Amino acid sequence: MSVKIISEPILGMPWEDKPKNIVNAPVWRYSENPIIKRNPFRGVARIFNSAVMYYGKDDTPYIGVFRGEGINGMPSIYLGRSRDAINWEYDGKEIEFVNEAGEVWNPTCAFDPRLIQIDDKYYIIWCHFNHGSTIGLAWTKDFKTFTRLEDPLLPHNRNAVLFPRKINGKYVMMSRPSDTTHTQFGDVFVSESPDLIHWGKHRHMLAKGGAKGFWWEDLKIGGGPAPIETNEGWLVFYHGVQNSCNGFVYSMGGAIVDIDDPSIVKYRCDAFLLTPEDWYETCGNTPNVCFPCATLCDPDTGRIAIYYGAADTYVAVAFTEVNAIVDYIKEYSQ
Ligand code: BMA
Repeated sequence: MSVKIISEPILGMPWEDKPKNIVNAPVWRYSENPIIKRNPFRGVARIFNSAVMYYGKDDTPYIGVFRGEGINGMPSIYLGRSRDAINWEYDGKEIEFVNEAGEVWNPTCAFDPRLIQIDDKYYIIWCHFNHGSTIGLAWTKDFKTFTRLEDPLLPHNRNAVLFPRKINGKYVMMSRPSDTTHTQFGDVFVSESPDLIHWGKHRHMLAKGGAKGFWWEDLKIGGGPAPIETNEGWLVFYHGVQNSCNGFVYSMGGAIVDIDDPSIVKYRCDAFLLTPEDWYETCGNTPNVCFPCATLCDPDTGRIAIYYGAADTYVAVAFTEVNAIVDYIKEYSQ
């Protein structure tokens, strides 16, 4: 059966054909990785764990929200624009958020942003500290004014991402309840809201390690890019963490969940889809991290580009194709 991505077409997304030597999951790295290297602009030492999307409204049709690690070590969110979604021009200063009255309201730090379009608004959802790590949320219509909403969840929580449309009339968010530091546990839950302010119906979605206890994600898992709508269900990429004797190893996993009730998991791949192998994934400020945060998808060709943070130091891109990845997830599903 042919799998269809249900989204608007995009123009000029990055792509490279699959090399012949891929023997495991049908996911392959861009040959020019990493696309963002150290010291990308003044005041920022590294960019990683960042999100991009097709905006299509001016001559730089791709837009990105970047986790920039300042030269003082603090993470903040920066805006960038691109013609090809590979080479980026940055605003060079942190995004300034305002409250609904238009007054400046910035988080003290912000990291791991995801970027999601729902109807005519673009949402940035990130992790920050508010008496413990929790989730920040803001929207923009023009990428000039960013209106921050109240934190959707209590501390401690991380890795939140919104579904790219309302489901049964409600906004839906995936998140991962956490602890105060480098959390030693964690499953993904879905929550829903009528207005992005009041959240409830918190339902368990994905357990760490799956039912069989896959070792590559035996410690914890967390949401990644916004789920991709397909005629088979929501295609979900996420990260899974192994607690190895040499520290944490972050890989990418995949699942397909029910289109009307994302807490129902239809298929869950027991094999990782991407795991640290190349130098920019295994060497850096935190070795052995592949941390997916965004995808670009072309419904006409089924092409998917996955943007991931590598080793808490770089941004890298991997490619897959929707039929091949859905087949693989089903083939390796429990
Ligand atoms: C998580 C987050 C991510 C980071 C990962 C690996 O807890 O802090 O930003 O990429 O750890 O260090």
